[in-house]
Amino acid sequence: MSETVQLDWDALLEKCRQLRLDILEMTTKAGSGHPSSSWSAVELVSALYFGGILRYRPDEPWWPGRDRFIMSKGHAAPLLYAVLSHAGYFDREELWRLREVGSPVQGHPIQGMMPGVEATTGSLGQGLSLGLGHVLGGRLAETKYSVFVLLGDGELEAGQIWEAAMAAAHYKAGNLVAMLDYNKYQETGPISREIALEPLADKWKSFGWTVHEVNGHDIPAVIDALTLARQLEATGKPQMIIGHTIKGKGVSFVEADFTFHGRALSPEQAALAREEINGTR
Ligand SMILES: Cc1ncc(C[n+]2csc(CCOP(=O)(O)OP(=O)(O)O)c2C)c(N)n1
Ligand SMILES: [Mg+2]
Repeated sequence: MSETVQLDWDALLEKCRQLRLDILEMTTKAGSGHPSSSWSAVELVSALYFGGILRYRPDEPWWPGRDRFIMSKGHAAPLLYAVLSHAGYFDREELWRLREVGSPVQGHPIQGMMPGVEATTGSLGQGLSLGLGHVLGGRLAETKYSVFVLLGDGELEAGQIWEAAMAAAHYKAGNLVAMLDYNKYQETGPISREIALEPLADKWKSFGWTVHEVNGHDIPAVIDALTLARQLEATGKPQMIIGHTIKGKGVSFVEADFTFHGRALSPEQAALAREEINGTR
């Protein structure tokens, strides 16, 4: 269980390096997948799982009192699988079966296929509604937990997100915490060119949410925001953590080229990326 109080910052940074490497190796071996979308959210999800925020029991994945984490931007499945394996839910050998036919480690997460996978996602826009469902279900069951949902910024173009945003405020879902991977790009280009989101914080506030805004690669800042969100649960206002991120974070030539969305690196590119992640180049 994740009740770490004493945080080792070097260990957290090392964890992020390992996760980036795992994502690289998984997608390169599969020859497909979304490495840049996964790298973008490494710190956001690491802060949650390894920063002492999320309450979970890898040996009891369906423990009713667990906090829920829903990877709504399901195409970042490599990140979710890597995190769950590091958290102890399953053996890391499973990672190398990403996207194989018949593998439980599919290109998008499927609930129940691997321990720790809370929701079937990949069709963008649904995760916040699922999260709210968990909040309301917890109320009925009189079980206390928090629900965290990772959203993409392109995903915010889906109308269902805003239905969920309205409903969450209506139902005073203070224990619903959305985390936005605000990397400013979606599949086909910059968000500002597709459907601009700004002024984004104001939009969420006007929907009745409390908004926290952080550098999404700064783990201490993300942990602080998550901790504050926890403290503010009793206000009954759902909470949005806007994490400013860089798509492809950690590999410079991927950061510089949004067309890496949805494609793996070639073996030659992977060799360069490996050196960069390991700091040997
Ligand atoms: C409903 C739906 N429409 C389209 C897609 C195809 N698609 C997959 S990823 C993606 C872009 C998502 O962008 P964003 O949410 O910003 O994610 P990130 O930048 O983190 O990859 C799109 C359009 C989808 N998965 N679901
Ligand atoms: Mg994006």
